[in-house]
Amino acid sequence: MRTAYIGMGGNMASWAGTPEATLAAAALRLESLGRVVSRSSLYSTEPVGFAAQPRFVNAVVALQTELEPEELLAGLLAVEQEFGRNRAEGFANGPRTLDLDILLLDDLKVSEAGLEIPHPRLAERAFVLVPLCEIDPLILDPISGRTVAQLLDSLLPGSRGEVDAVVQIKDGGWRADSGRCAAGPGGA
Ligand code: PH2
Ligand code: MG
Ligand code: MG
Repeated sequence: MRTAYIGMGGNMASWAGTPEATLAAAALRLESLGRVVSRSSLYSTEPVGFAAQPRFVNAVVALQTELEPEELLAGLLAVEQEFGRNRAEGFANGPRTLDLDILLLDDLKVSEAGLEIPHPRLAERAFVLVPLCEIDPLILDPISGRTVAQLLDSLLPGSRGEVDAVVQIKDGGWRADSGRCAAGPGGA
C-alpha cells in the first residue's frame, strides 16, 4: 500500500456545479482508486502560467492505494473526463473543469512518457505546496530530500502567513479537521 498525494484543481463549472462542488464530488470519486485519508482545505488561487482566466480552486488529498503508478494515472484521467475535462479543447495552463495530478507517491521516482513523479513543477507552485504543507509539513520530496515546508519556505521566504495568491476558503463542508501547518496561511 502506498500513499499518493493528489493535486486537485479547476476553474470552470462542471455538471457537479462550481469548482468547489466539482472538487468535493471528485474527492468522493477518488475512493474508487483507494482510500482518501486526508484532505487539505480548499484554496482560491491566482492562475499560474496563463493569467487571463478565472481564479482556480485547488486542494490536495492523500490517497492510500494499491494501484501501480500507471494505473493510478489512468484512473485519475478517467475521473477528470467524468467531470467534463476535454483535453482536445483545452490548452496548457488554460481553464479546465478538473485537473488531477499525482504530486508524490511515497518516495517513488517515475519518469516515463506522460508520467513524471514527483510532479516536475512541485517545488515551483505555492498552490500545491500550501495545501500539501497543511496536510503534513514533513512530507518529503524524494528529488531534493527536502520537506514540503522547506520547499514552500524557499518559494515564499518569510511570507508564508500572507500569501494573496493562495487564499484558504473557510468551508466546513469539505473538510472536518483543521490545518496542521503552523506557518501556513490560516494556520495557528
Ligand atoms: N494548473 C495549471 C496551470 N496553472 N494555476 C492555479 N492557480 N492552479 C492550478 O491548478 C493550475 C494553475 C496547470 O495544471
Ligand atoms: Mg496540473
Ligand atoms: Mg494535470
